[in-house]
Amino acid sequence: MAEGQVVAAFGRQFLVELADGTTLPCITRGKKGGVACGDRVIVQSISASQGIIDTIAPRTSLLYRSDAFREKIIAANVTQIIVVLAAEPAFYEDLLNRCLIAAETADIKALIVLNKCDLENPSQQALQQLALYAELGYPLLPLSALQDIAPLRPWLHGQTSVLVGQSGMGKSSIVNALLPDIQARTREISQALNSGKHTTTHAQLYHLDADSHIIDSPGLQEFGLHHMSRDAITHAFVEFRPYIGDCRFANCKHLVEPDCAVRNAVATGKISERRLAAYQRLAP
Ligand SMILES: Nc1nc2c(ncn2[C@@H]2O[C@H](COP(=O)(O)OP(=O)(O)O)[C@@H](O)[C@H]2O)c(=O)[nH]1
Ligand SMILES: [Mg+2]
Ligand SMILES: [Zn+2]
Repeated sequence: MAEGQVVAAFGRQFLVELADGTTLPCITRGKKGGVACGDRVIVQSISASQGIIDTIAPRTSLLYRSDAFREKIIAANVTQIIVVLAAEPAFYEDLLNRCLIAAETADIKALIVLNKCDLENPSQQALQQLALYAELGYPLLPLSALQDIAPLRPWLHGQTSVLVGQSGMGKSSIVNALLPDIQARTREISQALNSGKHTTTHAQLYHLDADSHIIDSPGLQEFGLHHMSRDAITHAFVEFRPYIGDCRFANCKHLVEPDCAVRNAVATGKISERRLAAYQRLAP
């Protein structure tokens, strides 16, 4: 038995990095699923090139999404979610809100990166659109991964960050800019997992230094929150919190009810209409 960390999760196959820095392809025992990139595990090696994940250590955090049928783990033991957006192709603001909700629920920091800011005009517009989130307290970092990655580095220090967002926003480009020699390693791991593709098909963890790590993840088109109750979603809208409990009805859904403290706060400009509309779409 050996301790290690899952550094790539590809369907039911995993790469586990062992204490000596080598990686071992592993599977899970039987139907036991639920292993995520970032997990600390104990593996049993059955040969020099194959192991079995025996135990998953308790997690400090777990980030997952769900549709009506199943839950999909995105990453484990991360301290920060970096939502990567770009003006081109256009990003979905609802997906941003869903990522922020996931961050709040997992009690993880969130950083919003607007990448491709070398595309000046569309980026200016996107920054205006995103100013709302900066006002809510989410740091907003304009970036061009292709031109200069330096502004991102201080945000990564001492963190285990996971990059999330739609495909095409530049997540993998950010990793490549941070670690220029990574392309070789990516190829190596793709071969180990029998995937020859260049698009990101699996989550993968990279070490930036001894205590800073970053996980690249496949593009998200959906970020289902089926596992979350209405109360939990409401609580994840940080600016709603002061008003929760002040509505006339204890079970107020903040949709059409009279004397709704949340909607009153929208009327007086304390909460933005866009966030209330997003909430109403997420928790109808
Ligand atoms: N103009 C511009 N294009 C970028 C930038 N970063 C990434 N791209 C391009 O956006 C496309 C998608 O990048 P990729 O990293 O694969 O996105 P991912 O799907 O989020 O991993 C590629 O064609 C990149 O060259 C940037 O800072 N500026
Ligand atoms: Mg990618
Ligand atoms: Zn209400």
